[in-house]
Amino acid sequence: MIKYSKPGAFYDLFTRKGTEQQNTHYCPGCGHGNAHKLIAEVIDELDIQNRVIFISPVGCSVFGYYYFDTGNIQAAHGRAPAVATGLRRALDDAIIISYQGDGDLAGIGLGGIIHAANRGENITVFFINNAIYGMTGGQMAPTTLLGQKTLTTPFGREAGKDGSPIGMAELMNALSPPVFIERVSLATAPKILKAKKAFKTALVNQVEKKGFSFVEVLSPCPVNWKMNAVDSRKWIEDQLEPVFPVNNFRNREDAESQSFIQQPMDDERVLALLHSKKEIELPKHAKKVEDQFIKIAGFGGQGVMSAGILIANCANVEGRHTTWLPSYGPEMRGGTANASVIISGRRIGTPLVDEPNVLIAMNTPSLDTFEEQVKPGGLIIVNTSIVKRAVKRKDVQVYTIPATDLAKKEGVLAAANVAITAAYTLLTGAVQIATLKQVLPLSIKRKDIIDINLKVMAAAERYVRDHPIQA
Ligand SMILES: Cc1ncc(C[n+]2csc(CCOP(=O)(O)OP(=O)(O)O)c2C)c(N)n1
Ligand code: SF4
Repeated sequence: MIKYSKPGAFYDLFTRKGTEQQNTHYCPGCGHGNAHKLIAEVIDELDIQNRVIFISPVGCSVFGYYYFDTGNIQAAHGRAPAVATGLRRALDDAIIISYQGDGDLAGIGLGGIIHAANRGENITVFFINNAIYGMTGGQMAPTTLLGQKTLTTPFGREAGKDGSPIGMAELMNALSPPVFIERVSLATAPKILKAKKAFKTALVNQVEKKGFSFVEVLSPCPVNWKMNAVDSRKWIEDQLEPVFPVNNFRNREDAESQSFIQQPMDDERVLALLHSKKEIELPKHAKKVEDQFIKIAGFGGQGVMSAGILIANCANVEGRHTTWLPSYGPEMRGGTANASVIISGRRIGTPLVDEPNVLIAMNTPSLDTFEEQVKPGGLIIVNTSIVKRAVKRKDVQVYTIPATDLAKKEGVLAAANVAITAAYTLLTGAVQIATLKQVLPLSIKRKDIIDINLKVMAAAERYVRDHPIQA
């Protein structure tokens, strides 16, 4: 008995337009519908619905999240493999599907897919090759056939002028890490059934943590090919398949299962990164500290990056979650630079700091750029040796410290960052000054300047004690 039913991995109703639709937004005869159905059926068969994260691309399949009753993310054009990589690193148990069109994967996202494949990310990629940019009305794609007429090749694609069709499965096959590479066709019912086998293997591989699987799907776009649904299926067999042969390029059945999750660094490795095996005594946190979203900004050469690393390393050895993200201006020395540091009691989703609750401004352009971004009630620490204007905001706390002068007085101008880091530590208690005292010497490569840096730190401590923050 043949049973026709909607796979459980699909929603019962597709509510995209607020109506109780039962059909998708795809044009009649479009291959995306077939590909979706095969994926949904395999999800059911493998009983992985609660683990799947479906990444929709930019393109006709942008609305995948209206159909798949799974986890869903929609990625920027061509960036689905990057998003998949991030998910893979964070979620060991998730089954991650990167679903991409040919403009998305072979055009704007070509670099992304190659590097994801070359890293052997344990993800499954379904690559819908319809030889055209569907969503935007039929421009030439990297996969467009020679002679094929499109909006942007009205007289047919010419190799010399427009390049030749890119065989993505063949390109993938030039890389060693992928475990499964197959090209399938949606031209006929038997071919669709065969395609389903490839879809299943590609997902089983991920369940078994074998690595990167890639399925290229020759798929009709009747609207932009300017054909009816039946002719478009025939065109796949007659025109597409000779150029893009249906083939299993690779199936490493014996690939070993691996865990791809990144383990948090243990203390040994952190200490090794700090260039020492010396034990660090961890002070207990005196009080529960608010999560820190810190922006440290200054000109290149003021040590804002190393100040950020210092704070992050302190938080790290104190067992807090932390990230450090550098952002450089166009010139390294003399240009503006800033570091974003987050310290949290919980795992951190993104290292970006858009709304800092602490701004450390080492020079005037930094204060100009970031003052308005500080969260109301936040703290701005200003290096008054260089910044000559007052903070305009009235809804934040301000602490001023002549960090450069303090460092200069001890004979090492470049340690202004250490002075201001010490002030930050004392003012917020987000990391302990005792930790900073132990981490600082480990972070300095030139051992002959350790003492002088500790002296700058002591001078900053004295300054903060003598100039308490105004409530
Ligand atoms: C960064 C960026 N560049 C360009 C676009 C415009 N755009 C939207 S869909 C699309 C083409 C998608 O074609 P394809 O990936 O082949 O998918 P299909 O629509 O054929 O399924 C383009 C160029 C965009 N949305 N974002
Ligand atoms: S334009 Fe082409 S790819 Fe897009 S939905 Fe219509 S038939 Fe499908």
